[in-house]
Amino acid sequence: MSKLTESKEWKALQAHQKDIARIPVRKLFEDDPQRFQRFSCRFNDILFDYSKNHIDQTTIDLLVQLADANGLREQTLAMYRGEPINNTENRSVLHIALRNRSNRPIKLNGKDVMHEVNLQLSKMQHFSDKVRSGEWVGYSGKKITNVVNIGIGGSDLGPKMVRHALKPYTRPDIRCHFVSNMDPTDIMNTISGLNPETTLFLVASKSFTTPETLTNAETAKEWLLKTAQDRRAVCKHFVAMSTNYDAVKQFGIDPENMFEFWDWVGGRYSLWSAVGLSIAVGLGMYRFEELLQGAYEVDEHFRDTPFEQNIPALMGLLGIWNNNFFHSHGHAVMPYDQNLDIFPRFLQQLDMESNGKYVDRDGNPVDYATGPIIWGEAGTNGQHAFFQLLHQGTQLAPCDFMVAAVNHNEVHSRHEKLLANFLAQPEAMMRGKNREQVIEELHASGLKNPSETLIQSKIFPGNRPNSMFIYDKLTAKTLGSLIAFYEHKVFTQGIIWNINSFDQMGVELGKQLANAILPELSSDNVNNQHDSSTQSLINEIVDRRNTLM
Ligand code: G6Q
Repeated sequence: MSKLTESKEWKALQAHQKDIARIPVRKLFEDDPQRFQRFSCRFNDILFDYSKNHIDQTTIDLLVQLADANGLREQTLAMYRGEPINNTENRSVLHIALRNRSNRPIKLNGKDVMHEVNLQLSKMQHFSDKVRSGEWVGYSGKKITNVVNIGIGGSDLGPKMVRHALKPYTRPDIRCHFVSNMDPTDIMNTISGLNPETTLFLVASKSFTTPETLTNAETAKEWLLKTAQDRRAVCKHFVAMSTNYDAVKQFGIDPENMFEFWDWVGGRYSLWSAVGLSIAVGLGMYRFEELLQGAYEVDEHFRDTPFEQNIPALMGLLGIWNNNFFHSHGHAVMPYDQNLDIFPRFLQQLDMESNGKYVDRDGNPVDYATGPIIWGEAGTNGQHAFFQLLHQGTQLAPCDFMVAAVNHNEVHSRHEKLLANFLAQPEAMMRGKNREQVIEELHASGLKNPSETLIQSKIFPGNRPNSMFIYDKLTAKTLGSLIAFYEHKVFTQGIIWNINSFDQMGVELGKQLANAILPELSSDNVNNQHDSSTQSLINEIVDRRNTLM
């Protein structure tokens, strides 16, 4: 047994779960008129309501004890101080420095990192202003109308999600595209409608060795040079965001056009760095700074607020309650906000790459569940797809719902219809519908003798946990705060589960095998190291390509 599951705090939660599981959440609401006030918090314009989780005050008290006993506060301070909490890679984790709007010094090996951070921010300001004003021109003197971010994973999902979420603030005359996939269709679909003379490529890669990104960047370079016919055009149409100066230079990008970040910025936490250049170009640097400000204020809140009112800490603790004590499967994120439709995918990486680990920080296999499977869908679309399982399935999956009080597109009363759905689904999940209600409804609809099968199929068990966020309008600042809530939620859980949330060793094996297989697809180079399935599939693909091409 691990120290965690043996601890008195864990055991107290297990015992408490048995008691509270007997009381329907609906009853907890009936018994406590203050339940909403008790289990909700406000942060700037954001309201976080977690009262529909299967909890009472004892649950929160015990979860806070669990956080205290596992050093959540001390570990948070260690991260903020720049200690190398990414222990397998011996690295600091300092995305909070990227949005440290106070400019308070953050020292790493005796050097204040804020100096370099501010230098890159002003370089981003300068560059994005030039592109937006039309001062930066392509090789033939025309201004830039299309920006293509080439990157993958952390160098793609964050900026793509933010650009998409803040669409109402973008300039229509500078369109932004994101290319990530190794599938050549991705880049070909993107560039086929563009003019090389007016297209700018932002190559985002922390390592500058990622095959997908380098392959796509090479394709983009060939495409440009086919028209430009002059290698000097590259410096007008390519910039890089990376930590790898030599590789950027070797690719042919002018080091003057390189934006730096550092090994203490994890890929999935990098949108706040130069990796967010596409955000600054599309929205203007002042909006990028608003995004940073939203996150910065959450960083302060997370560091200083008691856990009982600390939104990211509560999110993390509730996730642990549902995951480890109610044995839920997965966690759904449902933004009732079309512009946030990529947000669940972004969170998928943030959460699953961070906390999808089976060994603890000392390398021992854990005996408790760690990160859940994250998925989600924007607006009411999910209701017509997978909500059936959420309401009546045998797997328990907690959900986060989020909505703006005011839509960027207030068309007649359409937003009210969206809001009604946003409010109804969590209520239905929590309350459910019992046998008496079903029979009453069937009678009212004129069905006097409904079959038992029909009655049973219409019963909703209820007690499906969910949390809700309401904000005024999706602005850059609010979005910055929402993202930071989730980042610190993931951190909270990683600390309690005693795992390293900041490496991603699990993505390595597939890469190694792909490198070994690649030569076998284009030659008779049989490796014979594969299982019979993989070997037969290699043969099948080679045969088919030889016949078809
Ligand atoms: C994120 C991961 C991963 C990474 C990509 C791209 O935390 O490390 O998603 O961002 O593999 O890596 P590069 O930025 O080095 O190309």
